[in-house]
Amino acid sequence: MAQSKRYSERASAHTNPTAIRLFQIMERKQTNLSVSADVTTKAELLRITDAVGPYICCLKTHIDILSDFDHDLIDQLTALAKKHDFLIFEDRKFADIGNTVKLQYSSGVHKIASWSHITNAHIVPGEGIVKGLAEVGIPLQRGLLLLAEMSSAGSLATGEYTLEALRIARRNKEFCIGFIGQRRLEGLIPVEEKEDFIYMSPGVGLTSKGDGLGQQYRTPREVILDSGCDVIIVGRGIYGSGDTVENAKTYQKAGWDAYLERIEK
Ligand code: 5FU
Repeated sequence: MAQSKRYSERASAHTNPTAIRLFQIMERKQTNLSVSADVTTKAELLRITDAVGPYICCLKTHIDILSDFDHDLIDQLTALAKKHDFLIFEDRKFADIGNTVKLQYSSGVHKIASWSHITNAHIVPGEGIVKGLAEVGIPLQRGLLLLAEMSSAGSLATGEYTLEALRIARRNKEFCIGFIGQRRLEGLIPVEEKEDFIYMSPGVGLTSKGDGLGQQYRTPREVILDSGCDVIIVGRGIYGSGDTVENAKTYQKAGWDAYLERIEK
């Protein structure tokens, strides 16, 4: 199982260029932390990104919440990704038919495919959403995560829906590198040899249990060790209060310690 393997071993065995880069960065920087900087100005996003850059493998963005978005922001984020060695994941959660998401991914104001190494999609519309995104993403060597589960209370992504995400990903392995989820799913239906999906898990917090709007938090140890996920996604736990850099270091260590415990088990 991928779960007991080192990220470096998984990098050598993978075929998707983005998945390989992500695993290599994780091993090189000893971090499975992705920071989600959900702020609404360019200056704040750049400040947080530069501060947490050394401690993350991936920056998660919601580019459509910025009130002063421009392409200079993309140039600067791309420069910071090079400077600190991390990937960018636009948490766009595409949810329309294949033809529409293809346009949303490639065009519009944000031109997500041109700068975001990873993006994600709901499977509500069926497999056509993956086919549409893949037409844009594969030539650019991007990776897609499917939303198999969500961290919020009352999420409808459960049971058969979650399993269908796994089945769709298996049929589209060239582009689908993994899932947004709360636990590793391979145990639920038979595992195929050489299959390796990346599980990124939001809803991570060391002190808070929720936010009053449905978000539910688990600790890095619960996510990485108990649930077998690969990347912890942390937002307000890092930039919400206290010292952003110290918080990032704390989550980086907690996530990495849980990973070491997992592979040494
Ligand atoms: F797919 C999901 C999910 O199931 N839960 C989430 O919280 C995505 N998220 C995102 O992770 C959400 O949109 C935020 O950007 C981030 C969590 O932020 P927090 O501040 O750590 O709660």
